[in-house]
Amino acid sequence: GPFLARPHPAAYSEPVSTDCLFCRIVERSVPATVVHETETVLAFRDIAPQADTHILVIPKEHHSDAAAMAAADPQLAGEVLAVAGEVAKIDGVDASGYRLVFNTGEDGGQTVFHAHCHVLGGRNLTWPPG
Ligand code: D5M
Repeated sequence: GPFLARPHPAAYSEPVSTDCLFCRIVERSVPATVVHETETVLAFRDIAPQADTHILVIPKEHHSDAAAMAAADPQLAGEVLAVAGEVAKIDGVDASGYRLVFNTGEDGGQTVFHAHCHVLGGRNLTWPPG
């Protein structure tokens, strides 16, 4: 099929909020232990790990949650999922298995309103979650 050029992110970015913790991590004004990075995605270790592997994978562009990100930029949502798989390999949990979680909204337990995928692994995770 025809090659469809992707518009430059600056053409449709939501403004970077100085009040957003994860935007600050993207701009490196708040420190984080970065595991992997692409042009559009950043992966860093969760500050309060719930398993031996607990990595957060975020779009560099600000989107309030996973659904907003997927609606605005499905390619970016796919890139977040691809990086989640890559960091699972980096931490060596790809063979044993791991869990991807997007907490969304109050009942979902979301506390940071910049889309992020939790990558949890390194132990047998129970189901259903709490
Ligand atoms: O997950 C938000 C997650 O973000 C939660 O697991 C803690 C983590 N967190 C909070 N502050 C930081 C910093 N500064 N670095 C790394 N990780 C952090 P939620 O799904 O919104 O509850």
